Amino acid sequence: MYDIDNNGTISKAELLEIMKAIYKLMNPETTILPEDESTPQKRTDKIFNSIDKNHDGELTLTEFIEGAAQNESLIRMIQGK
Ligand SMILES: [Ca+2]
Ligand SMILES: [Ca+2]
Repeated sequence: MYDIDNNGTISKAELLEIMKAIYKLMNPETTILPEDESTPQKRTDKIFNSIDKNHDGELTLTEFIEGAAQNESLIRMIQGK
């Protein structure tokens, strides 16, 4: 569902688009974000740094699932919370 061009991996650009959409839905009055997640770009970089295990700039489904399993904030993001 996050694979916009349907090539089997999630690129940084694709994740950034998702993140922008999520940030648009957030209410800035009630959502307090840490400094390193204050923009969609920062959060995308942070997620890639933590779950792109082979650092090729693409997330495979395996990397995404394994990363999500270890990353509570990513799980919340996927669940839309
Ligand atoms: Ca893709
Ligand atoms: Ca990768």
